[in-house]
Amino acid sequence: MTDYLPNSRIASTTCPFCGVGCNLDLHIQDDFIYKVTSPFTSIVNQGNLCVKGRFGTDFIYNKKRITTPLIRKIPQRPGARTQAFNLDEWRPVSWDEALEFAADRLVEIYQRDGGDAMAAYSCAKATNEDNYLLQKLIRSLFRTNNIDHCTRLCHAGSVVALQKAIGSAAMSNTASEVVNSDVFIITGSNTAETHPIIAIQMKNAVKEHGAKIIVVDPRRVEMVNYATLWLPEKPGSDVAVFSGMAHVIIKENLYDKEFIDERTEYFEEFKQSMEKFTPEYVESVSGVDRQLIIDAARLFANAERGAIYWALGISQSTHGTDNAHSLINLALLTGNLGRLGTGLNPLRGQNNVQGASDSGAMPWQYPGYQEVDNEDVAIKFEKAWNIEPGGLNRQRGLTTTEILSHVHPGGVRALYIMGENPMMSEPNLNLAHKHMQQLELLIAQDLFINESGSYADVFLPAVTFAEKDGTFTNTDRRVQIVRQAIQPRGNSRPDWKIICDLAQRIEKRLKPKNTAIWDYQHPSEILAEMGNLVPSYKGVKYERIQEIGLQTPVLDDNHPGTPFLYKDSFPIGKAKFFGLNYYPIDEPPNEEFPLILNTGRVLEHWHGGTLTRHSWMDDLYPEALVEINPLDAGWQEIRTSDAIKVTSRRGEVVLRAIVTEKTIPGVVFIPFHFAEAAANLLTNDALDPEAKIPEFKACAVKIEKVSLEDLPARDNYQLRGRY
Ligand SMILES: Nc1nc2c(c(=O)[nH]1)N[C@H]1C(S)=C(S)[C@@H](COP(=O)(O)OP(=O)(O)OC[C@H]3O[C@@H](n4cnc5c(=O)[nH]c(N)nc54)[C@H](O)[C@@H]3O)O[C@H]1N2
Ligand SMILES: Nc1nc2c(c(=O)[nH]1)N[C@H]1C(S)=C(S)[C@@H](COP(=O)(O)OP(=O)(O)OC[C@H]3O[C@@H](n4cnc5c(=O)[nH]c(N)nc54)[C@H](O)[C@@H]3O)O[C@H]1N2
Ligand code: SF4
Ligand SMILES: [Mo]
Repeated sequence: MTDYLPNSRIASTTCPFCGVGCNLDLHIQDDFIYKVTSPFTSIVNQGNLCVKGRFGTDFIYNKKRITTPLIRKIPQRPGARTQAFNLDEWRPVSWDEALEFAADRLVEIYQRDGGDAMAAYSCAKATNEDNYLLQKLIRSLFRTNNIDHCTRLCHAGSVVALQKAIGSAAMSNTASEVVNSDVFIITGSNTAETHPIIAIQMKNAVKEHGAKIIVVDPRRVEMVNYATLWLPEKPGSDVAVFSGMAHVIIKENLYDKEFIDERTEYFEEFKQSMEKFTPEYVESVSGVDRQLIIDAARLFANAERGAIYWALGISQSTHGTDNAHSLINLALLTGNLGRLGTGLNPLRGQNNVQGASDSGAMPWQYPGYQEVDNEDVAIKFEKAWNIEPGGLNRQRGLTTTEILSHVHPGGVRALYIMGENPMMSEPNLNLAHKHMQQLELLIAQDLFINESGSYADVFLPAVTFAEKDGTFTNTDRRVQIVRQAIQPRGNSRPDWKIICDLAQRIEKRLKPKNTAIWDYQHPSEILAEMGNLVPSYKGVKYERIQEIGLQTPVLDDNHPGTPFLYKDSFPIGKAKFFGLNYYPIDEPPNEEFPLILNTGRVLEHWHGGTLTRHSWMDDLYPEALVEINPLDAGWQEIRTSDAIKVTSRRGEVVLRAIVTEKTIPGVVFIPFHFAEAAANLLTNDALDPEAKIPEFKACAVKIEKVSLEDLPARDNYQLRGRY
């Protein structure tokens, strides 16, 4: 295609930011992307883009991007490992030298300490093919399942509950089906800022189709403006609120008896466990008016097509699995599954977090959620990867959160980070820093030296989404094409190529009897290999997704894909109700720390800020702000723009206040994008016992007004020296 500028062209690809997966047209002249648009025909986003997709991809050309392999000048020792952000602390090297160095050190540690000493963080921003290959490398060469990715910090609670109750963790329906819903619940999701294009569809559902929304969230998020009911609960009280709704539905006989009889089990046990959740009790623990619970229950139960959309307010909790069960129970109780405009819809966050999970960047599962401790599965992968019988490890690996806490002599010694930033995204960063320092080897493969890569021994420069081919799988399971639009900057290389090259060098040193395939010419070959091992990807072929993506499961080459799941059955046969109890948050407020800290996102920024703070987005939203309710601000005469010190039991940050009713009294909110005021210095690393997800959304803090001079310098946003 051509554009109106001379010598310009357009490359169609998929947005690298969020799980909506909008289609992008990159307008290019002389290898420079000067404009981003989207075709009106795009099936996911109908030509709409949010500010990040339209204006935020200029990080590609940022001067701070690393495009040459680097090795640290001063060798790092465990315990004394330091951060290096300045290029003069690194030595530019050839790819050959960087990869030989990485292979030598990895093999040395593996041969001395075995597979348990090795671990990798995979990347939900990279393609399916990149993720498939990294897990293949870790499993087949180092014989360990210690590989995970940011899903653990994200929807782990939802995934565990959905797997147990239904047998599959993906969104059951397509987001754009929301216009077919009569009533839908949005809970723990700031949809308008985090999945903006789905939010547009939700707004349309209200404005043009008369749908009604129930928002359950401690923050007055934008979608409250479109809602019929808003239940402003205390953080961490979801089990109570949603079980309270279930209680009312059962008491008033509003449940779907036929659906329950035919398609579910354990209803009686569940019914009994809901007895205690009277509206009075729920009001006392959640702070939500009892009448609102009753109204919400009636509204949802009476819907012909009711859907539930949720995100991190549900899963990032020490009882995230229970929270998700409370939503699943509600959908089963009202028979809202298996039909258009209904469903259980966990909105997935990263552009390719669904795909990274599907591709097996998971410590308990091979690609396609096939369990590592299942003998038949292990045999299948041994055959496919040409590994001797019994060669693959049958033990579950460590999760993202466990990998860092296992860094010590006798534990994890070598960590390979492909495109993650634990030193911004893990809870309790002071503790994470101590673990990180203990590593014997750290390999970073990224676009920039971020707060984590700064600890590395060797840095492998990857290309961006615009410089490589591959596929991303979006939140509604749609596998879409990623097209190389421009030449790689400098010497940077696609992740899949770096992994193949490294794997071959490791294999040469380990000299296994059988060798796996590592000489792929194009990502389409990797996708085909994955399709042979993962039934739901069998029919996803590169040729088929050139124009429009396919929604998994795609069972064969003629299968049209699956817009909504569970029409006739669930993967585990009958869906299961789970009885529940309400437990409060791990760290409730007290006299010394009287407020609860809620953390999350703003529209313009992305996680640790590595991409958006190296883009124009940083000019749109240049500094961290803490949201404080006027009632809490009043006590200390805090006004918008004052400098505030926020302190928890684990750390402190200084940032400006914004006094607003967007947050409810007793709760302050800080976005976690800003290294100079990193919210995760404060957060609690207590985990959900099943899903191992941290309680990012609630810890006890105090606030105090300080001098404006205490504010961190605007451009000094790297964490240097802040521990
Ligand atoms: N602009 C932008 N968009 C993004 C991202 C980004 O970094 N920036 N990241 C992407 C990723 S990876 C993800 S996972 C998604 C996350 O998407 P969201 O989950 O929508 O993002 P958060 O800002 O974390 O918002 C969580 C919501 O949960 C609410 N909450 C807090 N505590 C509770 C509670 O106890 N119960 C309930 N019910 N709600 C609670 C918060 O008030 C907030 O409104 O966003 C994706 N989209
Ligand atoms: N307090 C608090 N903490 C949180 C959360 C919260 O709500 N509150 N949310 C959690 C959630 S949901 C998530 S998903 C995590 C996110 O945590 P992370 O995944 O650690 O965060 P990102 O900043 O997205 O890191 C992505 C990195 O990948 C790099 N990158 C981008 N594209 C590519 C590529 O193609 N190849 C390679 N090799 N690198 C690439 C980027 O430069 C960046 O450094 O944070 C979690 N942490
Ligand atoms: S909504 Fe998500 S996928 Fe769409 S343009 Fe924005 S960040 Fe990209
Ligand atoms: Mo996420």
